[in-house]
Amino acid sequence: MTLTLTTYDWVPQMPRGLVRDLRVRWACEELGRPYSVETVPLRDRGAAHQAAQPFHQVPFIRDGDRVLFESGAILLHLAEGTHLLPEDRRPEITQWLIAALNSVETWLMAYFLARVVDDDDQAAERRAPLVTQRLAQLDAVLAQRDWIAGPDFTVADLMLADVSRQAQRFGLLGPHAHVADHLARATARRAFARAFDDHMAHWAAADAAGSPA
Ligand SMILES: N[C@@H](CCC(=O)N[C@@H](CS)C(=O)NCC(=O)O)C(=O)O
Repeated sequence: MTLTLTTYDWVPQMPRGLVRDLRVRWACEELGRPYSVETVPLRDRGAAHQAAQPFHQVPFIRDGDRVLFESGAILLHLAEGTHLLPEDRRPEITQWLIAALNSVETWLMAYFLARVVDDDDQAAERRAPLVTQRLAQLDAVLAQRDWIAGPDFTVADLMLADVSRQAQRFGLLGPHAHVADHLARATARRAFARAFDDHMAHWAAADAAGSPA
């Protein structure tokens, strides 16, 4: 079935490598699932964009007749019936995927909003201990096992690693050796390298075509 991934036409340097289309690309690469990329304008977000993604965000996908937004829902949908979501561990894998988004990424977003959007370093410093606490709690779990939801890599590890990348980008991963090790092992996978290269090439092509900045 034809799969289309939609991301922005262009973004500034800072979020490159972190835009959430990357996690969808990564899942597709893990699954050997071909996809094509479409874009919506970053600057002028129109009605067609909102019809597919009610919050005017990316990513969203079209898989056959189905249009889906929310990266967590997209990853679970793509992983359905594959080795990334083994049936016997589905509840635990879903639990950890949601934990990555809801219990870890939420705090990273608070830090990101203070530091990058508000450009308020003091506010960011006040948020940092909340992030650190969550990473320390995660570190204690990952001290006990290689992968977050069982003996092998699943879609929950993919999501968790992509969230950990944000902490790494902001220099918050330092003391959390087990989280850092999990991230290193997850991103050493060939599927991640392919996804990352394609993600970065997308922005380079946008620059070459003339950035809308
Ligand atoms: N919960 C959403 C978050 C999507 C999101 O934050 N997308 C960012 C790009 S990575 C975006 O479109 N930001 C622009 C905005 O929120 O206006 C998901 O996981 O898909």
